[in-house]
Amino acid sequence: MTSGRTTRWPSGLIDGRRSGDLLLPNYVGGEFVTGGTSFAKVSPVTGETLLHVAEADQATVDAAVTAARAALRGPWGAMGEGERAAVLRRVADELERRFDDLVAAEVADTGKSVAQARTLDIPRGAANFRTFADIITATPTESFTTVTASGGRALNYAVRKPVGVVAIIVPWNLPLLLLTWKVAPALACGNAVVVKPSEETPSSATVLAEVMAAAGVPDGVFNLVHGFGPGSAGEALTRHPGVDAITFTGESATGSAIMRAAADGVKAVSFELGGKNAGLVFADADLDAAVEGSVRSSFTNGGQVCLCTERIYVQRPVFEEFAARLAKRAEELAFGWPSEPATMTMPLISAKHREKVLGHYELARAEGATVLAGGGVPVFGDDRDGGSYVQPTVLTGLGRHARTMREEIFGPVCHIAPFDDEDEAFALANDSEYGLAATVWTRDVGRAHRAGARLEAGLVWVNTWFLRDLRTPFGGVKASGVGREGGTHSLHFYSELTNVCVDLG
Ligand code: NAD
Ligand code: 6OD
Repeated sequence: MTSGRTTRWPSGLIDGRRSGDLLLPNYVGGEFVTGGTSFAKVSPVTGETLLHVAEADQATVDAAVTAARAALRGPWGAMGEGERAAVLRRVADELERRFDDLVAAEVADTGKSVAQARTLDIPRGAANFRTFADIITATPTESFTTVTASGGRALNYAVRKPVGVVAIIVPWNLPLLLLTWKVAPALACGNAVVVKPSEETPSSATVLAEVMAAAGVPDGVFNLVHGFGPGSAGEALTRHPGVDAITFTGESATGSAIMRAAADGVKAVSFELGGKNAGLVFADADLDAAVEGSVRSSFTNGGQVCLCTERIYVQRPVFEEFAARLAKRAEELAFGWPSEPATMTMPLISAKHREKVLGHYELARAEGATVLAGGGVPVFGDDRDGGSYVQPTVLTGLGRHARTMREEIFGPVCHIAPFDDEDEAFALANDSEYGLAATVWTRDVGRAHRAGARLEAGLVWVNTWFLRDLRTPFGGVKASGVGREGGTHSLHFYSELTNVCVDLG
């Protein structure tokens, strides 16, 4: 086992300045491996190449899957739930020990603020491991006593077993949070994993491999392959006959491609996909809370959270006031360097994604939208002009058929429109191909519960947004996903149950 690797993260990387030469390796069977081709990781803050990443070829993916299979036959496969939970807790401890490196890695890759990484992304990594260590040791399996035809008794009980080798493919927006959200329950259930982070965010996943080694996770239990999707490590993994199940977070179109690849091997899939989430602001709401909540729900992480509200519907009596206040707050969001404590927004992940988002800003104008705030790019007069920043943007004036109202943009942008009554509000919110999350601002308790029952979304937040209890079900309906993870729902995906029936006579 290679346990001594600790990548040093030059502090300049945080603000998008290259210092030194880093080549991030793959992690296969307990070894950090480079060789073959590599690709550049570009800073979203400055556009400068920060480091290079070893791209896993087919042979590396094969080796990772083989190592994972071998690990299932080794000491890992023989461990009980309590022993695995102890390993998960050591991983959480080690994540906390490497906290500053993880912050540096995450901020370098994404350009998010140090403050956000310190309070949201990195703590959630450790919380995921501790939560699933608790859940795996506290969750019983079923048992039924059956009366047999002869009047005797039979005892049925279910035995929980790992699925086997699980492929984990994740996006770039909340890299460590989304990766550990899947790795922790997969390991809690006794699987071995091969993970592929986004090509845009290779760094915190590489630190996670170092954490696994240092925490004594047996070789082959956690494998990391870097690369792209089609024609690269992502596709190689989803088509691999040695992979038993695939869990994926990303775009709905990518989910379709992965589902086709998984069909040949009849592999189990869990998909957390895109969203076009609605926010509903009723006239009885605490308007201060609704405005501040909508600032968070539309602009957090540069709007690059699958749960962000891109469509906000506001009851007519408060529409004008809400619109003016939200637009003002959008224009006040401070652009700063990631390291500056006052920084409130961040760049988009890449120049390519910025082109997509700016294309949507143009499309909205062409479709007849009125721009209440933003709509362009900020000018800094320094190296950040080479980065991928756009202005937080508030739009209004579009009808339900506009593409801006139907397609996920995944940037700091929302459209606001008025409604008259509750039925209309729920109908507007449900008028989408997607169904991930909805946020409702109201003081009416009955309405809050009706929203939970009537909104076509996997998650409904009332008077809050992105408040997460890791024991709760998480996932989307319609084009927003397949299945649920979270709490015991994760155990359902990451384990197989064998029912044992014993005739007791
Ligand atoms: P993406 O689908 O482009 O990529 C996600 C991952 O899949 C990356 O690692 C990528 O390399 C890989 N990939 C791409 N094509 C592949 C293929 N054919 N086979 C195998 N792997 C492939 O998504 P993105 O642009 O990285 O992330 C943004 C999207 O993710 C948005 O749509 C957002 O809504 C969604 N998302 C959803 C959730 C959720 O919980 N529902 C959470 C975060 C992000
Ligand atoms: O909080 C989580 O567990 C989770 N999966 C969040 C997803 C955010 C999407 O961008």
